[in-house]
Amino acid sequence: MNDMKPLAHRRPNSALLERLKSVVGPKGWLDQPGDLAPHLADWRRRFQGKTPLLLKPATTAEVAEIVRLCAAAQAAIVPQGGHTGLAGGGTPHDTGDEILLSTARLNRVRALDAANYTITVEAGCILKQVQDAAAAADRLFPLSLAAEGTCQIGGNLSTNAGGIAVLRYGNARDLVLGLEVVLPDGRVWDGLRALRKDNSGYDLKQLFIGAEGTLGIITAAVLRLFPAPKERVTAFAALRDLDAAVDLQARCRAASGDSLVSFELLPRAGIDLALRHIPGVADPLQAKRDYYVLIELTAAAEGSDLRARLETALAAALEDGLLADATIAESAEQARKLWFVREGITELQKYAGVSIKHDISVPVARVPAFIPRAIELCAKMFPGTRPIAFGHVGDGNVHFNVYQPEAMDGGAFLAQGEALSAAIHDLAMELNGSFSAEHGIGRLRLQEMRRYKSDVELDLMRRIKQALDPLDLMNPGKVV
Ligand code: FAD
Ligand code: 2HG
Ligand code: ZN
Repeated sequence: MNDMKPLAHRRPNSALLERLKSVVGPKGWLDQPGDLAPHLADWRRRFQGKTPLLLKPATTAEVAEIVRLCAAAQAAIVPQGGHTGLAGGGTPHDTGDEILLSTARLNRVRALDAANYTITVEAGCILKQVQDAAAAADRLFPLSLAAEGTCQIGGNLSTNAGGIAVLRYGNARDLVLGLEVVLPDGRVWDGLRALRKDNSGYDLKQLFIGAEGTLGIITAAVLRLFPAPKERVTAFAALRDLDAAVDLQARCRAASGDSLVSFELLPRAGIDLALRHIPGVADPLQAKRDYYVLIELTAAAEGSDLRARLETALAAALEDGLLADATIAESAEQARKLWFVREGITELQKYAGVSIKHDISVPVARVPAFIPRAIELCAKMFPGTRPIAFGHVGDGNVHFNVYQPEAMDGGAFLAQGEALSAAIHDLAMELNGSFSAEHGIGRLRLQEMRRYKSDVELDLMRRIKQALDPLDLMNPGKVV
């Protein structure tokens, strides 16, 4: 199939805008520049767009009516959840002819079935709200990321978010049993099944998960729950080197009966940023090393002896020279402080200047090859740049963010971004990795899609897009 050219969307005329407003009523729309502003720039302020109208439907029926009207008028729609995405997928283009559809008012927990270990939620529920609803029923919804107080479950599913518990519970994709979706022609697909077994044909929900709003609007989901943890142990360790991280992770999994939930890499530079900018943060360990790991184990049953098991594993790792030092949190408060440093890294990075982000993955055993080679590459090709590597090392997912040289203007640095990112991504691909582990494609990684995806993969994706959204009205110009 030839490259699919974006079709010329029609600019919504005033009659359409008025009809759309009447669907949602006076509380359901915004069109004043001051009100729209927060919805028009992405979290990192790398993308800026325009819209004639932001709609906030409160029911699936309203979403369906909006999509039907837009489809009839050939007007494009950009779905937006918490707008914390890091690939620009939820930000409209600057043409000013795309309608923004916020899911913020679709925020009801429809049902929680404790016996079935499922919860049915609307797309606009904040992730934290879903976690809290599960916890109130002595259940766990394990998806967790630093943006969880703002991002919405519809956005999480649409980006197939990862986060800090993938090692044990999988990505967002693995946590979904059913979906309700408004299709690009306005029909509603009710796939809200709460079944763990259902082999009746293609698994349609998987098409919409990770599609970043290009195939339809997710309005509700049935999510899997798990027993709430009854034991939790959090530890922090200074690594001999990156090889030690891979070895230690395997040891922690084996020693704990596979109770390892998080295994997160922190660089010394990240800890120094936290010490400088977060009041009350203390260095977790005396030993100064280039890399540290934050480890968390949980068990659903009391008496699982997790702490003793981890102590034994860490003591052996110290003895064998994998670690320079390690500490186990003595209280929930101490554990929270350790997590504060890890989760604060993204926010804190602004203090280090302008950065170019990479969200790569490689097979876990290749992380120790990737990081030093990527750092060397930056030093040779872009002298003075300051790379920071951190993230979900247990999943082989490294956030490799490169900062401008101290003396260089931020804009001049960003102008080199294409060459720099191509070099980093080429390396990840050479190591059988991915150029987008968890943040998606949005507008940020379109070039990489063309560079690295095979013709067969691109062709299949475009055929799916064409089949579901022949007029290219759903989040056009994103992903494919
Ligand atoms: P938005 O940004 O609003 O939208 C994301 C995409 O989904 C857009 O393309 C949008 O059009 C589409 N979309 C949104 N809602 C719907 C819907 N209902 N139906 C169809 N399409 C929809 N990501 C990770 O994976 N792991 C992390 O650890 C992580 N940590 C983060 C930490 C911070 C501090 C920040 C700012 C971001 C982080 N992210 C992380 C990225 C981001 O939080 C996730 O991508 C999140 O899933 C986005 O959810 P959202 O509601 O903000 O979506
Ligand atoms: C995280 O793991 C997020 O904290 C953000 O995915 C990563 O800041 C980043 O590059
Ligand atoms: Zn991450």
